[in-house]
Amino acid sequence: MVAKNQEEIEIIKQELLRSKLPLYSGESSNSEEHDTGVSTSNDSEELNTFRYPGILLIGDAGVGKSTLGNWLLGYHGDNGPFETKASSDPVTLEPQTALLEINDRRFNLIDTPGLFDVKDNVRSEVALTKLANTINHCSYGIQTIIFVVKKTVGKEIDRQIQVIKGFLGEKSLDHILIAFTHVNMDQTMDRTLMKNSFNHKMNNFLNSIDNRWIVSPHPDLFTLDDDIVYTNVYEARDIIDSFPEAYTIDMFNRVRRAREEAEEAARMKAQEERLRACEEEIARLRNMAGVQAARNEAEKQCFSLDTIVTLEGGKKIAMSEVKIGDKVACVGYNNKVEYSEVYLIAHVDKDKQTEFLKVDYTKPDGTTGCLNLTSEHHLFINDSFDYARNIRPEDSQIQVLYNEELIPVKVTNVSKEIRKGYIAIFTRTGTIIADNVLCSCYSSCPPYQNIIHYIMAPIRFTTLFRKSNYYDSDIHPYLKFLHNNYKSITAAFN
Ligand SMILES: Nc1nc2c(ncn2[C@@H]2O[C@H](COP(=O)(O)OP(=O)(O)OP(=O)(O)O)[C@@H](O)[C@H]2O)c(=O)[nH]1
Ligand SMILES: [Mg+2]
Repeated sequence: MVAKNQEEIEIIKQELLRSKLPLYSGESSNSEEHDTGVSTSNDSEELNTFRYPGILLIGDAGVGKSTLGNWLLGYHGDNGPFETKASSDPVTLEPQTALLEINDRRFNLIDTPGLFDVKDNVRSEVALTKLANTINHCSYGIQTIIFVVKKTVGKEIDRQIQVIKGFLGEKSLDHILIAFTHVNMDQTMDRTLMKNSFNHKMNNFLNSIDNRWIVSPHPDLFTLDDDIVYTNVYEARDIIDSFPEAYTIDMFNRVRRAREEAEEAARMKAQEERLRACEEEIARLRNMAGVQAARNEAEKQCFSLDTIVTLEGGKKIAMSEVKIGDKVACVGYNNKVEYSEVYLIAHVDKDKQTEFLKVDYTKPDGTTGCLNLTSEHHLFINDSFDYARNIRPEDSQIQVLYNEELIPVKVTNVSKEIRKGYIAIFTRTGTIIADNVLCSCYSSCPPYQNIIHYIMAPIRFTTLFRKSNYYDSDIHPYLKFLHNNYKSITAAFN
């Protein structure tokens, strides 16, 4: 922009003053508004009456948009058709329009409510929606977007430009004119001085928009008699007139659609992520519940139904066929193989899917064998009774019946296997040879064979006189009682 010489300024001034009314009266699109020259556009029907390309005044609240509008209309900044006020509350609440004529072309100059309220998202959204409505009624397009900023805007301008680009599209920058307000007298009077005050970033940005910027005169420092007011207004008019084509509703709506699609996609993605998180949480809880249920079950279960036991006389039968009173192979108090009476079937279930540990071993003659029992069940490992879960293949030795004698044999493998049903039988010695392996009849609580056996004394005693006919998938009530008490006691010490 080249500074005007005095002669040119005089010409402009005379022209503007002479034509002030027809040019700047803000000939309203609404005939009832002629006295103020401004049409308030809170009614969308009224906005439909835009008959010329629009010139949008946009920017932060209170930045001086209406003041610049008045200057452009040929009035003093603080005394024109657009209301201006020094107020902490927004003054222009609805878009307002007045007519502006430049070089015989008419435009709707549109003053808008403040944008970018960082403290109030809702207000900012409302302002953007109103702006969108206004733009959508500019059927002749938008000749210029005048972006009004305080000279001291600083870094905030980056954010504001991002909002404008996001809302109006990258292309809107080709139609933008920056108007600085709150500029001191010297910098208002001298464009070079003003330019030199810009930092690197601002210079770059202004270069990117072909240096389309003006200074809006401070209404307290300048009057209509000041030449600089006319010079600046002329510059603004010149720039407005120079845009070869208008920013169109179509451009805006393309951006809007793209933005809405992006927002919708982001919403869908967030929704999917929330759903996935919920599903994961449900799966986690289910898994936890499953693990807990399996643990609870494991506490109750013992041997696989088809575990082989040897009856007195040598007959081998599945544990599921054992009856109360049968004598089965076990280890007696003298550590010798003997036959002991089965006095209790602690629990049995023929259907329940149960997880067992399959313990594989190889006998000295090279033949293999295996035992299926639940992980909390006790058996003789190395030199004492221990949980089955503590078996370490190649490391743990179990006691295997071989040629009528128990001999130590290494475990070759331990794996998990799901089988149908389970059974636990108690012998009077508290031990049992199951699948040829020396096991305890007991499980779950710490593997102190003698103590558990001692605790079982009452039920062993009573069944001497009255045979147990207990046969249930739930564990025998006496064992449940012991187990629950054991649990409460250990919980109290944890
Ligand atoms: N210091 C200074 N004050 C200004 C300038 N321009 C406007 N003002 C004052 O700032 C106050 C607000 O100006 P407006 O034009 O009403 O601001 P606005 O952007 O339209 O405000 P809203 O309609 O509330 O968004 C008024 O008192 C103006 O006199 C300027 O360049 N410098
Ligand atoms: Mg205003």
